[in-house]
Amino acid sequence: MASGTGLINNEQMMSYNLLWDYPVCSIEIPERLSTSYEKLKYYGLVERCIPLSVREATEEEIMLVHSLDYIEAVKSTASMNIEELKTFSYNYNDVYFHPNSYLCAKMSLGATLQLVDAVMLSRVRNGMALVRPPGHHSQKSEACGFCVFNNVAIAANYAKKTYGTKRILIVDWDVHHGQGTQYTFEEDPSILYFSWHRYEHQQFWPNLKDSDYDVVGKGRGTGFNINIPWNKVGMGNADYLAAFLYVLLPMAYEFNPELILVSAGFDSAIGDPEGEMCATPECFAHLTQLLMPLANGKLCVVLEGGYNLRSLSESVCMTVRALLGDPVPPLVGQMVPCISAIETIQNVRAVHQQYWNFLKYHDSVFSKDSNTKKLNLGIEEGNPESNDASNAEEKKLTMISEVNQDFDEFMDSHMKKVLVLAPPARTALVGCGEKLTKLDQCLQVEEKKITLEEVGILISGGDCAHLKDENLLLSLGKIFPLIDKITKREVRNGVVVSPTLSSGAFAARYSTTVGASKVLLLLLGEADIPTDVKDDEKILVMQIYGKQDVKRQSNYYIPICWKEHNELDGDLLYALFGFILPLAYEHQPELVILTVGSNIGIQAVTLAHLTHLLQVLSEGRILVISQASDLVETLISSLLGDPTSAVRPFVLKQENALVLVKLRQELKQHWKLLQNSIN
Ligand code: X5A
Ligand code: ZN
Repeated sequence: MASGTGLINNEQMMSYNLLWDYPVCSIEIPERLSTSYEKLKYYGLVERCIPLSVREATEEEIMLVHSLDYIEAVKSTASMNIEELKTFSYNYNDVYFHPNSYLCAKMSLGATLQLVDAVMLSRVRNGMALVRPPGHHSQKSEACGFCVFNNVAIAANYAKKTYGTKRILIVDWDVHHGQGTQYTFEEDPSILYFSWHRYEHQQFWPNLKDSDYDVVGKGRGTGFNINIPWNKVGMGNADYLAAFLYVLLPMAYEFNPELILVSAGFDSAIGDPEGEMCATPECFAHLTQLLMPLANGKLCVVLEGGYNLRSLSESVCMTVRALLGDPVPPLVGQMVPCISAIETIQNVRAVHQQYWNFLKYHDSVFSKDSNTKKLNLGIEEGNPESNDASNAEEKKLTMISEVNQDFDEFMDSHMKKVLVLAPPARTALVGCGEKLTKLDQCLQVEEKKITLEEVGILISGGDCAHLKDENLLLSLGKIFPLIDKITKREVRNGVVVSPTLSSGAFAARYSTTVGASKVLLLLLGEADIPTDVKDDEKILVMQIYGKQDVKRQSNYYIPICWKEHNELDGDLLYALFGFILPLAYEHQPELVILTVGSNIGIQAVTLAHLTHLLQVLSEGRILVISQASDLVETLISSLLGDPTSAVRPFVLKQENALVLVKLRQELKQHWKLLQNSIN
């Protein structure tokens, strides 16, 4: 099993810079690399990574995307004087050349290919390449937008050719549209290309119709190009998260990539002069961690843009932390996507629903133009209070101007707030069998004896009838000490075997009494839940398999009563992205409790994905209570952060999907992150 995170950094790629006055290119400076690397050192992240070496790419490799004529032209810049370089540069759109550009472009690509090799040959599990020049704007015979050779696009063709990789996902979270990458693969169904970008109805560079949401690929590649055009600036954590949960992740799971390449531009982060967006650095840790269960963990992150050095370097560090498996800081603040983002997401889903099963069940029609959106929403001009999403828009704009006043001050205090220390131990076990293969990697916690009186006090006025059950008391004797350890941050997560699932509700109640301000309780299977847990707004309960047609009485106890109960793997992941995670992100739990019944029609591998993905919440603090002891091996492996294999076959049952569509309708007034359409 591959482990470790590769890191590529090389000073040679700092050896070119802008030689004349050319304002549109003045932000692409060598310090982008050194500042990022210094910050990685500062946080002690460099020494935790595996250094990978750089090489120059070969002409043959460059030709996997570019024409020979173009390569020759770029090569000729190495001996040009400033005047010639200027003239040459002005043949293209927003790009500059330097005598070292050709060399650096070959190194930038070579570094990317070295990372792909290391990941594909399992020398590392994942990694990041700090490179320049960036790549995603460059095309077959064209330099563009600071880019010379298209590193990521070439890397994709290289993986196909060298390793026979059949499906590659490219995630382009740079704030600009990687049109070069889109053009390279528009007819290629083996590459799923996802890009979000500042668009503003084509007013933003590179001002292409091709960047709009209705450009979905051509010929056999139809449906494999996903554009998320942001029509407003100020998009933030909730908007990015919504794009991942409602568009990218369901499609990516259905696509089932063997390798993921990230065109990682951090000009989509807060404070960037190009993007003018609001996402904070820890958002990139979330995006990274959400991708890590796919493709067996094979994730290559390659730098593209990012021009606010502070924001860039903090975001790079957050990304590397996630790659290393560190707990990701919670996304704080109001998790409400803005109307403009919801509208874009709705439109993307609408054009793609004919190609992807996981986008099919949706209450959406097109939202045609945002000039008419106020009418669609029935919102009166000048009355933003009437809608939280439009409030969110206003708030962001204020945030941008406040933040720009003293960016470093803002960033200092922000990072102080979000940076979290990982507990000394990762995964704990209480009273599990000695035969487990990963036993030595886990912390052993002592069980203790719990009395009926002690539990009775917890559940004030609740009915304690089932406490007569000896099994329950025994289980709680394991669960409570574990919760103590997690709450005291001595261990990040843990697993317990409990013959009765009722222990989940008691675990949740106990955690709030020992200090957790909010808890998520996700129940897979039948279990009794005392009324005082159901009624407690601190504890968000979601129960899959709730007894047929349990009535939902509150916004905090949500039974998901599915109609079909076999092979629920696809259904569960569909529910996770489209429903469970949005609610959970908005609830912002400090602890997640997952209880898993036996014989619930869900494969162990799917549960591994579930436990991996739930770790994006609550700094990875999760307690898993399993009814079946044969699941423990898989659960531990996932809690320890091991890579997960694919969930196959991946199907979704219409009956079950419709249950969620209905729940969404009922609950989206209360849980704003559930909104993915504006009607
Ligand atoms: C890689 C990248 C941006 C080019 C902007 C030109 N390029 N106006 O972020
Ligand atoms: Zn960019």
